[in-house]
Amino acid sequence: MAAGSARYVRYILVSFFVLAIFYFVSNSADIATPLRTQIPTTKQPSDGSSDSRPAAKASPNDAKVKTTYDASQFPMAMTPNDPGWNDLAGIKGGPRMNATFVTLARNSDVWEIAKSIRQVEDRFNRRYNYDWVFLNDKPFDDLFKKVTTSLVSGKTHYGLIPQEHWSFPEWIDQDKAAKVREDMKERKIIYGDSISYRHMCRFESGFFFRQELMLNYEYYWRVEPSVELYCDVHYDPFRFMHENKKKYSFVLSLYEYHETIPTLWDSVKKFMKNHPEHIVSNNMMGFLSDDGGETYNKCHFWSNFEVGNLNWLRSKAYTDFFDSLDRDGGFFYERWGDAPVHSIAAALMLQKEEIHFFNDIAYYHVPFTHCPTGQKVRTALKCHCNPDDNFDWKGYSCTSKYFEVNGMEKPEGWDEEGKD
Ligand SMILES: Nc1nc2c(ncn2[C@@H]2O[C@H](COP(=O)(O)OP(=O)(O)O)[C@@H](O)[C@H]2O)c(=O)[nH]1
Ligand SMILES: [Mg+2]
Repeated sequence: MAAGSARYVRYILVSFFVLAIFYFVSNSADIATPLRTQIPTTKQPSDGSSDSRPAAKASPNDAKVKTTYDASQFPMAMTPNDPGWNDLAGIKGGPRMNATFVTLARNSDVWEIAKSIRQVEDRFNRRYNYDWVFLNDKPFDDLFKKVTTSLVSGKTHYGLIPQEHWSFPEWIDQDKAAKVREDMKERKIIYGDSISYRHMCRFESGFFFRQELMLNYEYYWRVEPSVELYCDVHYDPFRFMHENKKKYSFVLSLYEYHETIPTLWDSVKKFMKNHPEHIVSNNMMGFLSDDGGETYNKCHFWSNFEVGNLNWLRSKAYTDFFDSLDRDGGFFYERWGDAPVHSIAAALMLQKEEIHFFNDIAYYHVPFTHCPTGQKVRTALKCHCNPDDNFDWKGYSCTSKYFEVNGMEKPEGWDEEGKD
């Protein structure tokens, strides 16, 4: 009888102990993830042309945008040796820039942009919660808004592009433009017969940065459908741009297809003659021309990836440049792309030092890859790109030229990796 009740007491004690452990473990799991609760669980997409940031629902970003701060109070870990390098969990403390991701897309791009967003969030934005602006020439549908809002950790905004930013200007001769498209189709020039592609290139050249939703921001990071980010981004590239006075940045550069821009350089030369006040003396003409500006060597930064300063694009210098090119009609009489337009503007109207190459942001847009040079860098950033795919030092890339004209040393390992 005594032995039986002792066993009974032991059972009760063991059960109590097991329950206590269970209670402790489930409770401490809650304590271990307090930051999750700071992410708003019900995010509403904000809509359309009338939307504005001050009226928008508060996002984690809003409270933190703070462009006057003591940078030494919030050191950024730029290399693996810097304190805080491995601090990749939870929401990052410290200042946020007045910045947003921006994507131009069609409703049919939803699943391809979903992939891009997932990568940007996983590699960077989940810790920073920057906003994301989506722009479209047609209203975004509910599926697009629902999927993208669920994936973006910051606040999402959806803008409808005004018709005058996505149509033929009145000075364009429609018959001439139609003949060009017909001719380019016969010559099998990529997107040569497309009207919408031309509207897209003109919009990205001259209008995305002055959409109502974009007026609320100072910096942007452009993201296209189906792109990949192959490495962790340990620091805030927007903050890097701000603190280092950078206005434009790139990861891939290459030569433009001549057939799409036969008279672009003539237009640029005309602009330089008419507006010498906009051309800075410390420019990067050497990146664009191998004969002191006589001819264009077709080098450009690939603009499907850009982190840049919107105030620069909204400046008189840039808008005069765009207006001058737009008047010449090459967006429709040829097929000028926004990449050479942005690049030429940056190289002529920014100080050399204001243009930055992000070796540590690994990127893919069909068919080119930027995989960071340097095995140590790739390991530290947990990259999953194949260094053999890196385009930077191959013959058709202009990145070597960028380093040479700036007298910069190429990243360690450049001569051993990713050559043809
Ligand atoms: N809303 C809208 N977006 C477009 C249109 N055409 C292209 N885009 C977007 O513009 C960007 C560039 O287009 P894309 O087809 O990727 O051109 P590529 O990268 O030069 O081959 C992408 O973000 C597309 O989603 C269009 O007709 N309407
Ligand atoms: Mg694309």
